[in-house]
Amino acid sequence: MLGRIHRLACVCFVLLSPTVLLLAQAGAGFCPSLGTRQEWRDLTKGQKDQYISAVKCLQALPATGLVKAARTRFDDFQAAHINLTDEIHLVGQFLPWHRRFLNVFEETLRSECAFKGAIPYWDWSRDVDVFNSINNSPVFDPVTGFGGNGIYIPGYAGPFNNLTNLPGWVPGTGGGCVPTGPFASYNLSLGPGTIPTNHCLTRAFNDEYAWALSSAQIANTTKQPTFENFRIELEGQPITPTMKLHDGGHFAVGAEMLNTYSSPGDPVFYLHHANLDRIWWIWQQMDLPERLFDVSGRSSVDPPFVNITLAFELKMLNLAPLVPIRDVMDPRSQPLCYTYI
Ligand SMILES: *[C@@H]1O[C@H](CO)[C@@H](O)[C@H](O)[C@H]1NC(C)=O
Ligand SMILES: *[C@@H]1O[C@H](CO)[C@@H](O)[C@H](O)[C@H]1NC(C)=O
Ligand SMILES: *[C@@H]1O[C@H](CO)[C@@H](O)[C@H](O)[C@H]1NC(C)=O
Ligand SMILES: *[C@@H]1O[C@H](CO)[C@@H](O)[C@H](O)[C@H]1NC(C)=O
Ligand SMILES: *[C@@H]1O[C@H](CO)[C@@H](O)[C@H](O)[C@H]1NC(C)=O
Ligand SMILES: [Cu+2]
Repeated sequence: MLGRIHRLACVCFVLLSPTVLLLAQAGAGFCPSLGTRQEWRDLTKGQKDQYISAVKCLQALPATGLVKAARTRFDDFQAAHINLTDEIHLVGQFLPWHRRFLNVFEETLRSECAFKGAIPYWDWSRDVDVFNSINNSPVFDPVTGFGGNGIYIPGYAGPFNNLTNLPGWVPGTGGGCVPTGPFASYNLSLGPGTIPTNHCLTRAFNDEYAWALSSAQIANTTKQPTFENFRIELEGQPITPTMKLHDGGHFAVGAEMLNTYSSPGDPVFYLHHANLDRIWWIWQQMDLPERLFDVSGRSSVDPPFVNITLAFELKMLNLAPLVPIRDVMDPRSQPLCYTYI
């Protein structure tokens, strides 16, 4: 009897909490359970193996035909990102779109590759705060991680050899094929950029950009007062004058990751974006009543544009149905159903 009263009291308390009320207002779907997204180095050897095996499984399944040149299911995701790139970066839907993209990738690993876990994230600050470098990150372990740097190509200036045009450009330390790790044997069929080519996975580690990934930079991002300030401070160039968390990660890994269109060709893309998504969720949780449903920003890079709202629909092409931004604001609700630890 006492136990029963206690449980009822708990239910009342939960119903009165502002977050639950907000959820009820939004009509968001209840999740029977939540996936737990963890930092790569906090996974057990078994969990690391399961994730890598699931990604390799996607790389062994045939493409479903969005883009003729895509060879595998893994390429299908890269194809969708390439196609939508001009609509999903430097705009208000940048964070919601990538949150949904990772959700669909994670669901596909589960439904088509029997994956039981959740997408891991890469908290780069744990590397650069200590070493001012990503070189020794467990993420790039040649045996238990994603393989390391690309083979050094002197004077490497990007896949089109033209990145010397970028302000502040410093050449990386790699540039060629990644010779180690589980993805050394996988050739991509899309990219660089929007051009389909058969090519190895490339990286060009560049510690010149490591500072942009420090915990001090994360703190400067999460202290932003509005979604508008937050999304701009997080995304980086060219909507900010200097490098920030998002472009910092792409530049620090380099090569494949450095291309705005084709960067999901590097499996590390998903870990980088999971960390950005986690930082967004940290920021949301700092003031849930104000931030759980706070979005803003222009809807396209070129006019005519409007400020996005929760009703703005996120395209996944043939990967998944359209969902409004409203449905991806709360990771604890359908269709997302995950939490970060
Ligand atoms: C995206 O796909 C559409 C339809 O196939 C095509 O017309 C368009 O050129 C593609 N855009 C890019 C950037 O690949
Ligand atoms: C480099 O060349 C590619 C392909 O022609 C082009 O899309 C890109 O904008 C160029 N980048 C710079 C920084 O000039
Ligand atoms: C993979 O791409 C590289 C070029 O990046 C090429 O030299 C190699 O022959 C390709 N391998 C296969 C099996 O197509
Ligand atoms: C911190 O964020 C503000 C935007 O509010 C920006 O102007 C400033 O440059 C950032 N500081 C650093 C060190 O990145
Ligand atoms: C869009 O919303 C932001 C943040 O609320 C605001 O600063 C900006 O002026 C709005 N832009 C337009 C075009 O309404
Ligand atoms: Cu992107």
